[in-house]
Amino acid sequence: MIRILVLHGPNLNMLGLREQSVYGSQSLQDIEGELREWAQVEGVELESRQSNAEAELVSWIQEARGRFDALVINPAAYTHTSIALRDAILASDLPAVEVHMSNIHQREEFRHRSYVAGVALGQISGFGSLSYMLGVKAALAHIRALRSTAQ
Ligand code: CA2
Repeated sequence: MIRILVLHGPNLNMLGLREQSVYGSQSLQDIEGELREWAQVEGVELESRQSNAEAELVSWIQEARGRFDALVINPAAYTHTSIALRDAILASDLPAVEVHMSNIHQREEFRHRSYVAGVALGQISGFGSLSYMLGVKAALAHIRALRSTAQ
């Protein structure tokens, strides 16, 4: 079975409560529920976790090595600051999809730089909560393609 780890960075536990004009009205629980339903239909094992702490996210990425087949991550504000997350993703050897709900390239200059982008398979940005669904679908398609060429 294909195993995908979905990680949500700092403040994403506030989704639906504040800043609805930027991030929409769905809560993190709503988004996780949709992802779980999709995973069940696809026969994928999906685990979803949120943390406000950079160190915890780094530890989860380290522990994911060998236990998951792909990582889908919205690093939130750590996108723009964290070399530690970038290094952890690189060391995990996992294909990673970077996800953002807002289009970070249309926002403030400081959001245009991503430390994660250079070690990710690709970046999905600007589709609201749909960004997560596109992210897990991209991860799944990537793993399936890898497995079909490995045979
Ligand atoms: O667009 C995205 O998904 C972001 O990763 C969200 C981050 C932001 O720092 C990135 O530049 C882009 C912020 C997440 C904070 O989410 C909140 C949600 C509701 C209320 C307050 C914050």
